[in-house]
Amino acid sequence: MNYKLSDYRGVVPTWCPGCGDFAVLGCLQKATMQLGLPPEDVVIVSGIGCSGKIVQHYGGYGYHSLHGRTIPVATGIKLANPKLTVIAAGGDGDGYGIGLNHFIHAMRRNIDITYLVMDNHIYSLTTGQTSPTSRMGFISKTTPKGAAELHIRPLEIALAAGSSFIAQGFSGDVNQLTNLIIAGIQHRGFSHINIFSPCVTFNKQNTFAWFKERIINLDDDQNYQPNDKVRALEKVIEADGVLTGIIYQEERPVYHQALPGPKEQPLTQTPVELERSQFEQLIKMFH
Ligand SMILES: Cc1ncc(C[n+]2csc(CCOP(=O)(O)OP(=O)(O)O)c2C)c(N)n1
Ligand code: SF4
Repeated sequence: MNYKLSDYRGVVPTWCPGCGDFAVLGCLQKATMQLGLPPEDVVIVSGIGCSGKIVQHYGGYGYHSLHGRTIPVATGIKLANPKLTVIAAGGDGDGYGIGLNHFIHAMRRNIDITYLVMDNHIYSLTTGQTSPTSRMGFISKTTPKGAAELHIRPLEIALAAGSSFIAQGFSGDVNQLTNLIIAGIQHRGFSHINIFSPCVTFNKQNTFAWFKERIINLDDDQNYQPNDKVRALEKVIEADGVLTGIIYQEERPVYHQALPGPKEQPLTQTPVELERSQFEQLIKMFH
């Protein structure tokens, strides 16, 4: 069946005009349409933040979870029903602050989900505080004299933690971003896509123009092959993290096929009725 973009439309977005998150939503809708994925086979799991609202604006299934708990919920859904395309989505605060531990473990386990991080270098929903990806010296309500800490480097963390697909995109380049999301969904394993998605209301420092001036596009480098981890790390460090394209990709067994339970019988295909003898055994166990 051929789907139309409107098949992937949810409720009308409430983001501020000009917010980078519009482009992420549009690219996700276009990517899933181009892949011919039935909207009812796609689940978006989001955290709390402006970015988290993507779950309502996309027309598939959705789960608006807790701040920082996007990945464990997405993991549970994928293990229970591996046939679904599971997209986790949230902000840099959600994923690299409160949710950082989940991010790291999902990568080493190679959970077969696509993780879109809308990285605007600020906490936006809460009206503008310094986030883990805010640069040193960043001025906000929580750091009025400038952030004293080094920023989190998501790509370096993803390379070290074992993500099997690592890419970075920009809301200002929708063609590339759509292709990255398509590649991420097609990849079997954990796909981490960090997306520079400027907040036009609260972050007047890291604007569309700021990113545009700095971004190095890997698609322009004909010699770059994303299959060498050491080279990938060098590239990321050389570009001070501000590069876009597919940075690294490897094939590795995915978690739900390595675990005996989900591999043999996913939860959604497991009968829930109990035999009388099983019921009695349980009663005895808990008596
Ligand atoms: C457990 C918990 N702690 C704190 C909050 C308050 N809170 C809501 S959104 C948010 C940060 C949002 O920033 P980010 O994740 O970067 O998303 P953005 O709004 O920038 O898209 C915080 C701290 C919360 N909702 N739950
Ligand atoms: S506050 Fe910022 S991140 Fe939130 S909707 Fe507005 S522009 Fe987007």
